[in-house]
Amino acid sequence: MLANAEIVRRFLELKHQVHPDVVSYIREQNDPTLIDRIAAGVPGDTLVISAEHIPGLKKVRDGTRFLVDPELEVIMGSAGTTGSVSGHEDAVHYFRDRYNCLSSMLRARMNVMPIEALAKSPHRYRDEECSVIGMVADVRTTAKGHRLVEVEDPTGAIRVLFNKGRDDSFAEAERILPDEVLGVKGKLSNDGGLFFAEQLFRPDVPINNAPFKSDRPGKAVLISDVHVGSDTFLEDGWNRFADWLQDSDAGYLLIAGDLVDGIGIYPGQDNELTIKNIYEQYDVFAEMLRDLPSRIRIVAAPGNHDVVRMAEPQPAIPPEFTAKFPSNCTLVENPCLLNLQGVRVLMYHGRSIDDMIGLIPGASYERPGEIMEEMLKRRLLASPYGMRTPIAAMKNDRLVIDPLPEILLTGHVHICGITRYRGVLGVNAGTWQAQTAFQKQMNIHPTPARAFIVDLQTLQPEVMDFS
Ligand code: D5M
Ligand code: FE
Ligand code: ZN
Repeated sequence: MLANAEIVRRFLELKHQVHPDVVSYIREQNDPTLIDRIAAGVPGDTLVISAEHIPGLKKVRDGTRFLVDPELEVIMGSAGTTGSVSGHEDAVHYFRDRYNCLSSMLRARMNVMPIEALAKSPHRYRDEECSVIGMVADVRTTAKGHRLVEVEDPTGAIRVLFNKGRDDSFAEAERILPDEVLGVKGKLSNDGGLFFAEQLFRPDVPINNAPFKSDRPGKAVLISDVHVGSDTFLEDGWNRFADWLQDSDAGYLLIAGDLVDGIGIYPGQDNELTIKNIYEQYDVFAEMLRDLPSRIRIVAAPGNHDVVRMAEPQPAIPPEFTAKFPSNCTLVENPCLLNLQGVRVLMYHGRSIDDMIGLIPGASYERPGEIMEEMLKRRLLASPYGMRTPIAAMKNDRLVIDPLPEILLTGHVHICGITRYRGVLGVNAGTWQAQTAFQKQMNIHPTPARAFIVDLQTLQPEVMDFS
């Protein structure tokens, strides 16, 4: 198998730099002739070889697009579809569904065997390269600094060791999260008790992913975390935004949760509220939406400050709180998948970002775009089960990212971020709340009063600052 450094070196000899996506593709294909075939096809002055230079790799769109009329469809997460939190049996179904979805994405790229087969006849597979796909049941760093991961498939479990000396896979191994689904290629130990990993695979976004672009003009405005009712809600900034919307050509306004500040969300919150009644908070929010042009289709989802249960998927804000909302506002669940003129937007408040920042080396609140990339690589909005992000186990896993959206919209961290990962645009839309006392203590510096405008024909984002 070619090592990363070897692939990079061979391209350098041919006077080309190479994008990491291409390196991982060549490793996955395990075809050394691919380097020469790629180099033969590119103009000599190409500086960086990227995915479009791989011969025979056509751009492919994930899933079929249906154009609906009116031009807004809630594909997943329309109000009333989440169901209730229930017991243990559902957790089993839930994990099986997660495993099935994510392992099928990996299976297309790997030739795997059931873990049971390795465990039953280890002598047969000794010294032979084999691959398995499993969900991470446990992950830790050993005393010697290696990474030890227990993975499970429906037939059994095995301990996988990522050696810290393998610079190809170790950086990724350090980012393994509980409950994500991984593919591993490697060799079994002599006694069959351990699997030595050589290569790690994630479900990921295909490198030839081709996002859909609307064939008609259309713009979507993306915002999050309005926090109405808080004494740090930025009313002036919001009013400037509302004025700007009057004359804009935006057709959609998507709001990714924390519509209001809520009541009793954190100790001492009462002292930081200007509106101390939850119904009133939603009424004021409704009034703000009514002041926006009625031609704009508004879609609003809950976050952890809203009145619904915390466990994800979160239900839509119930009608008793939304009586005064305008009729051009659609209330949805968190997460939800929307179709705007054929462009898919996956909207997720982003509670899991807290967990992921705690677990991923080098991750920071300042760069939420990187976390969105980590979600896309795992094809999961929230990986670890039962940490700070409470998850409602249901028959199917709504936190799996499938199908791929054109746009992933998150919020929660109150810091804007933008990323483009293999054609998917990631936007963290920030907040309309100034720094709170708590955030000051935590040294979190929000970037408030911004709105992102995405042109649905080009998928190009633009950020507007109303602060
Ligand atoms: O979250 C706003 C920001 O504050 C977000 O970056 C998470 C952070 N936050 C919120 N609660 C906590 C706790 N308990 N620990 C650490 N960081 C936290 P929001 O959902 O708007 O309150
Ligand atoms: Fe928030
Ligand atoms: Zn939040």
